[in-house]
Amino acid sequence: MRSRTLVRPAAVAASLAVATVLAACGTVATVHRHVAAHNTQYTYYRSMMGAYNGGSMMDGARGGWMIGGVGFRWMTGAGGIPGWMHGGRLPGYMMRGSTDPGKIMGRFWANAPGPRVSPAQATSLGDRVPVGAHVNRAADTITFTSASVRLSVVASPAGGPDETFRIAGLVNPKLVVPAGARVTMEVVNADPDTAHGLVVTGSQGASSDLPMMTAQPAFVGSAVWFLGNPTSAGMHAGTLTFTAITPGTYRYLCAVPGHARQGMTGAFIVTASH
Ligand SMILES: [Cu+2]
Repeated sequence: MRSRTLVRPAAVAASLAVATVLAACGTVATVHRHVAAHNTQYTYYRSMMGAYNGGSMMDGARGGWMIGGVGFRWMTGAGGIPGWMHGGRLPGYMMRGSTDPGKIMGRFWANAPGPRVSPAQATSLGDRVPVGAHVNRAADTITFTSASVRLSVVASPAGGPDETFRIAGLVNPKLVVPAGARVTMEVVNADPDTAHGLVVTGSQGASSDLPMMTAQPAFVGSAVWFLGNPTSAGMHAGTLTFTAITPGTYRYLCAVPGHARQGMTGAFIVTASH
């Protein structure tokens, strides 16, 4: 079960405004197909959304699309990009006085199903040197030369720095992989009160407060949008898997609004094969 992702986009869609999501998911068959692949997450989502306003969605509107498959995709990014990230806004009834989407999503997904690790395991994973990797600590760079790349990433690790990624004990290291490599990244959210995720993107606009305005997953499957807060069951661990098919300069970042700008980002380089 360790390989199951919290949110595994089935396909990389182009820019998805809410209206586009609604249009793209207009058929019942499409919605059901996407939802079936995320069944336990969807069941959890429905139970949580149903708790808002006694099940009355969208600030009083009866029923509403947010509790259905379309809303599930809009919220989680299942099959695409989370629609709310385009505006950095969650519905008012979810905000409840807060202005921090990361904190709201952290609470919302705290009890979500999916793999967990203990705090001790998270510490170990954050320091683990990936098999076959060359770690250059002075250059803050981790280089892979094999076709299979596996690494663990801890978001906001215990002991800080806050709002960073720790990989092999380094802070936001540059990752270098050969073209065509199959990349598996296990992402752990170690932050006690904020959601985090990881997206590998081609965008270079690191300073954007809303990375999803400019950033999309660079490869099919190169996103875990967000993991909720830890509970007594442990810290959430999501796995993203993709093939780094095209050489180039990419970045990994946390797509939660504001986080990449606060430092949750690093370089991801795909080198041409020889
Ligand atoms: Cu984050």
